[in-house]
Amino acid sequence: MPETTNVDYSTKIPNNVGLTDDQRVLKALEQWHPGYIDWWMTMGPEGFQTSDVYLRTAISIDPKGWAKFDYVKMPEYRWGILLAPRQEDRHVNFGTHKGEKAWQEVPGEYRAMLRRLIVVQGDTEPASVEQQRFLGKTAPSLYDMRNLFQVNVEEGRHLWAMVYLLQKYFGKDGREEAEGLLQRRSGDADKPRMLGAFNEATPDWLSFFMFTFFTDRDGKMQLESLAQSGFDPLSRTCRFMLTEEAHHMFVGETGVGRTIEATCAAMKAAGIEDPYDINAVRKLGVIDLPTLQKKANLHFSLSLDLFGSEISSNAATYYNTGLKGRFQETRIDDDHQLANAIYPVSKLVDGQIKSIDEPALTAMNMRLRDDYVVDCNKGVERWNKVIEKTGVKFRLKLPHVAFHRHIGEFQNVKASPDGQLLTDAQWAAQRDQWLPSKADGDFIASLMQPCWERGKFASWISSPKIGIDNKPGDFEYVKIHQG
Ligand code: BYC
Repeated sequence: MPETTNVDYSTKIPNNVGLTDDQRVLKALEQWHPGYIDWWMTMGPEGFQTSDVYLRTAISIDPKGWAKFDYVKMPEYRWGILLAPRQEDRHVNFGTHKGEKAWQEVPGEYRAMLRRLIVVQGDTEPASVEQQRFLGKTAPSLYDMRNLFQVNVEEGRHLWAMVYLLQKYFGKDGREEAEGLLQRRSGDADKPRMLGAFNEATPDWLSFFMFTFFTDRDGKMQLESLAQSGFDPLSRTCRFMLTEEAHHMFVGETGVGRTIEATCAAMKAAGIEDPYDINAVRKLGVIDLPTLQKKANLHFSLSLDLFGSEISSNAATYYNTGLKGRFQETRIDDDHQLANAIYPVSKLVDGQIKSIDEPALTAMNMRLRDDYVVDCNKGVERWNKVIEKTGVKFRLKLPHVAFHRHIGEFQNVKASPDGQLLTDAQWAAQRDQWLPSKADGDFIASLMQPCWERGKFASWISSPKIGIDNKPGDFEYVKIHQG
């Protein structure tokens, strides 16, 4: 079957890339498959592999009807290779090759760089599944449990997407990298995942929601930039991944939004006006807003690190070579080569944070991060609307980009959420006001009791406005069978 909008299910690996006519790649993927299933069974959602989960599966790449919903046991999910349709006249849209026809094969001189980008992208996908593997056990509802598993199987599919590119275009090296993606483990001291945030724990559901809001949103930005790639198969792959990514960010945004709703409703009902009366609020079995702010501070700062250094020669090379573009590259009104362009970068100068004009080419990471911050702020404003509606006097706010950083300009300084530079002692004295403390973690953990009755929700989170696939409130999203 040639490349098409419909997905071929006759092969073991559903695909729209004509795998039946590409026996070499089909065989390589079939050989990789058992290792993947092994990984999924040992590192995927623990305790629910025999449960029936109401999942969406991609069946087409037609934006109007690309997925179908049905009960599936996760290990039987049809992880497929799906690429957005080829645009016949697509060109390289930026960098020194601007105007050339988009590449259908890997340009030899860029092979190592391209492989690196694909491996880094691929590595994050299984990492997130590993980070979230114990959460099913404390799911606040069947609806949320289903959403977690949906995110997990789709991150698994995104791994398949990167592995396809490695197997198809990178020969022996690609096969080795594909194996490596199954070997590294999130948080493992000896063989950690590649990027910092993907080695952090996701200990509770609030972390999961913050992660899917902030870190999946980095995923969106990075995929958007890779979707601009002159290497057309990467572009097409990322374009389809973005279709799925939208739901992951929805899970995060509405998850936090519903947590806020439950908190504010409980405060109102109990007549508590002061959101900083933490003990009183916690007694209601909900998460106080200042703790939500701390969690946001943590996940935002960890996610900022994922953009790399503000000034990066790697990023300049990725752009110059046409491998990785800017967010919405083709909509930007400039020459798309940027030889003499400048871009303002937040830097530490003589102990002060200043905005300094730098060559735009080396400031690619900074620019993408700025676009990311704008996007995050819109989501935070939507959360603030939820608070505002209830009349509770509190606003969530993103911390300064210098706060709690481990990569780039600010990695060696301590800064408050307002961007004040601090001594180590000042930081140590106030850290627990800004980031979740052990006591905050213990409190949240105490709320993480499973709530698996149909249509019921844990005390700390409100019910969603509408069900998945328009299902009614008491729909059994997961038929739990704990083998
Ligand atoms: N942790 O020039 P620099 C997603 C390394 S999330 C550890 O500053 P560069 C998802 C860097 O690799 C999106 N190491 O940065 C979300 C380099 O090492 P080498 C994932 C880091 O290279 C939720 C050195 O430091 N996709 O999809 O311009 C769930 C100097 O690097 C980190 C991508 O990231 C870090 N945070 O940019 C599931 C897209 N940051 O090469 C999935 C592909 C930097 O000197 N990746 N380093 O050994 C890239 O575009 C780039 O690799 C980065 C780094 C943006 C990550």
